[in-house]
Amino acid sequence: MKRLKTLPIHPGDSVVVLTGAGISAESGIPTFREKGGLWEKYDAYKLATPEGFKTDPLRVWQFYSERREAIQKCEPNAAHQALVSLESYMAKKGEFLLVTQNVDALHQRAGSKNILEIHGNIFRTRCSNPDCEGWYQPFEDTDLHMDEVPKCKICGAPLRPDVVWFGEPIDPMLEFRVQQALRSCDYFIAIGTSGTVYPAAGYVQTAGDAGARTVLINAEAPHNIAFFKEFYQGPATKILPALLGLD
Ligand code: BV8
Repeated sequence: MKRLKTLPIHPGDSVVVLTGAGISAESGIPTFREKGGLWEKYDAYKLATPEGFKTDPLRVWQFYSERREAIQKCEPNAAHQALVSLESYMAKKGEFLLVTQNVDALHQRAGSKNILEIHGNIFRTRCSNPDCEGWYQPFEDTDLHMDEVPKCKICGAPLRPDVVWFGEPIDPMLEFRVQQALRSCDYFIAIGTSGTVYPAAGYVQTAGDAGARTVLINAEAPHNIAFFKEFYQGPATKILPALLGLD
């Protein structure tokens, strides 16, 4: 790969990073829409919607439990680590916000701090009954629920993974913080995302309209490529450290 010019990010800059499943691919975690991806093998409607959970909660718990088990055997990779270095480089004077669509918690394990998990976290569980206080009290849960659906201790309703399914809104507080950051950042860097799922796929346009330098690192050209000023095609573990001058 030809030597990449490092991005001229200064400590006083404001940087928003958006990651998708592609940043965890080289840690061994399958992506969703590539060849062999999760939504090629499984029906997203049946496994990642409230309707699918209502119809067959155990099948959904088996899907999320298999992913919990697989993710626990994976480690953060050089791309996750590069974002930790970028965050500490900017900690003194700049602003750094890591927005992730991923639920695998690899950014936390790598050491990133200022993270917004807009699609939730696979290692948290909460009550599925919106009228129960357990709905607002997700708790850490690494257990596998393959044989029976766990039930809420408060109201007896089925418990669910604390992730955002299709047709469910992103937490309004998180979305507000993302939108605020997009409107004032100098850099918007997206890594490993196909630009398919909204509202995340629209973030680049908000940042670009507000004058940010929009950069994409991805293995292939995604749906929303037209909104990026710069596109570096290839594996995040090689390209991101090079762009940040860490290689
Ligand atoms: C919302 C759950 C509104 C967690 C996921 C009808 C009703 C309501 C909404 C809609 C609707 N129709 C459409 C919508 C909007 C919908 C949507 O966008 N649908 C799409 C499919 C068109 N969005 C929603 O429903 C969202 N909510 O809009 O609510 C609302 C408002 C008020 C009231 C009610 C509703 C919720 C979206 C969240 C859905 N949850 N998952 C989980 O199980 O993980 S989606 C799933 O997609 C994951 O979260 C994932 O993170 C996300 C995005 O995918 P990517 O991360 O981009 O992964 P993908 O595989 O696609 O791409 C990976 C890329 O990496 C590839 O391009 C590949 O080339 C690259 N790559 C691979 N290896 C590498 C690499 N790059 C670099 N290096 C490598 N080594």
